[in-house]
Amino acid sequence: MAVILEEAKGLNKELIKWVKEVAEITEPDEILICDGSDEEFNYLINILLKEGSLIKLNEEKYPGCYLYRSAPFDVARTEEATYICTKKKEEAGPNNNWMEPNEAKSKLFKLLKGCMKGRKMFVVPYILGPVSSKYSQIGVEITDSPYVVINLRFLTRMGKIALEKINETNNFVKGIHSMGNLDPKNKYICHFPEEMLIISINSNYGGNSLLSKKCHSLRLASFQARKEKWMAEHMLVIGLENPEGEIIYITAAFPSASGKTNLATLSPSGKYSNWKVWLISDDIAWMHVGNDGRLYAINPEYGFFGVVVGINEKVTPNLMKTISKNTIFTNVALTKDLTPWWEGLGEYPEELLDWQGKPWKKGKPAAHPNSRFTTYLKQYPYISPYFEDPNGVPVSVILFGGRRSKTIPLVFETFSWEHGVLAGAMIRVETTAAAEGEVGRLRNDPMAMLPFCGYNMGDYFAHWLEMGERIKHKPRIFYVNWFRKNEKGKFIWPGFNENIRVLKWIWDRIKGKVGAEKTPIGYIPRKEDFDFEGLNLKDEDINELFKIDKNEWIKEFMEAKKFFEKFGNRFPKKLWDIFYEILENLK
Ligand code: GTP
Ligand code: SPV
Ligand code: MN
Repeated sequence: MAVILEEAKGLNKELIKWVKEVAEITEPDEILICDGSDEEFNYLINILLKEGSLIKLNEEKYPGCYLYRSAPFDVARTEEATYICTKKKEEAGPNNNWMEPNEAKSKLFKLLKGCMKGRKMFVVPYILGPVSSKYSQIGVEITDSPYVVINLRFLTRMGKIALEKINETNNFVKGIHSMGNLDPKNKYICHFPEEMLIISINSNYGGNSLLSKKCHSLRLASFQARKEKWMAEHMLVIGLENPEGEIIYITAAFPSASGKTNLATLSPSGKYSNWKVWLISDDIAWMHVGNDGRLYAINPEYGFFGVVVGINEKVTPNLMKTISKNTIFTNVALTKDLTPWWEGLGEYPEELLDWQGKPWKKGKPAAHPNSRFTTYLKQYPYISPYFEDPNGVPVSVILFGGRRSKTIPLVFETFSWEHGVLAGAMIRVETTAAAEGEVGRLRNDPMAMLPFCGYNMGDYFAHWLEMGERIKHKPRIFYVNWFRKNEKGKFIWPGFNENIRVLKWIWDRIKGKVGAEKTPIGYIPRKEDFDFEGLNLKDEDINELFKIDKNEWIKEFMEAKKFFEKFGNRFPKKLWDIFYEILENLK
């Protein structure tokens, strides 16, 4: 059970000093050091149940599950309120909001002054990555939100185990979070990568408040990774096993709410039921070059914080099983049976409370489009036996992708690592409900990292090229798009479990079993090599899926050019060379 600071024994001195400093500013009633025990979890759950923001779900149908309802305006990441506070503005780059560190701190400390009065302060130590891995990192999040603490318990290795580690290293990332008064006008998520510090105030939403996740694992880690020559990426990691028991490891960078969790939990069925997809990560990968010259990936996280909408028994049976116990649902709808409900689960039940707890009205979403589930990765039936391997898994394939209703074919293979880097840098996608703002607007989102790269993206592209020089056995880079639509506005590709067919073609390419058709933008499958059997796709659908319209692509290049030019001299010349070479070929 969490103990008050005064009674905590054997705590790291640096940690105590920092906690006291933060407490002096924020003035909590009590300071609790979290140990991650079941008793502590129940204590936190009870606080939220009493407060009325949490509801216990039907214990028979959803054992150990809860529904949390957030403030109605605090439901997604807030990119406008997210800042990188480096000493020099150029370090943050045109891809980030920037504030001078001292200016940011004076603004933030004013907002933090007395913000925990009448509340408890929780000190949450956590480990990112397998406990025994030399690539793992330690962080401590100070928060006044019991919701944050219970989420961190699923998402990280938290509590006692992390406190022990801190004493070994004396080195940890510091995170300060307060719900404050949830004032949207004074919401800030500020990163100080030069000090390994994060301060977040006035939001309780996942990506804004669970500081281990996007703030530490991606923004601070990417900044550090560039200096130390490794990679922190917004990528899933899976093992793909063929019927003969051979496995290759694949990572995929798709933007928020664009299919990472779903691909990471693909359940091969029908004629592919003798293939397996092993889950290592559904959101974030940390990758290092191994002694053998291959690129190795670990998952810094311990749990899912996944999109709920679309999950069901039929298409995503294993994911459905995973979230049927020990899960916190945020902003889903509620049936009169006290079971959670969301769009995609099936028919609307007769009586339903929407995500805000009001009677659901026909024509309105019942669950929030960015409603989320939190649970342990280990609860997934096909969690990889290498999930906790301290060295990680060797990556053979990197996929880029995102939501594009036009232009981008179902799959293409890039010509080289450098061309792959250009293709990743050129990603433009439709925005989703994972971040505040308009949904469905096309924007540049290189490597699915636009909201998460903790430094100037010009340098980030150069870092990718440099990593390519360091990796002797480079992963092959492919681009996929499950979201192309026909003229009626319907998805052409069935997606989900059928995506295994694209993975199978990629497998065959890696193993040298199939050729491909060379186009100006990359290699696409020859129809005879790609398995369409049983999908009932018309020839015109298949043609549309693989169509490369030169004019559309030239436009794509022009849009990329505008974006790349923002980075001035920091944009690598080598990428411009490939860019113009391909553009010439398109013309
Ligand atoms: P973050 O957690 O925000 O980083 O998102 P993610 O990339 O993990 O996205 P996720 O897998 O949760 O998918 C988001 C939405 O896309 C869900 O509503 C899915 O149902 C839908 N989706 C996923 N895969 C496919 C697919 O192959 N085809 C179609 N049409 N939709 C998909
Ligand atoms: C994303 O938005 O990419 C997420 C959810 O994975 S959040 O943790 O809110 O960032
Ligand atoms: Mn994500």
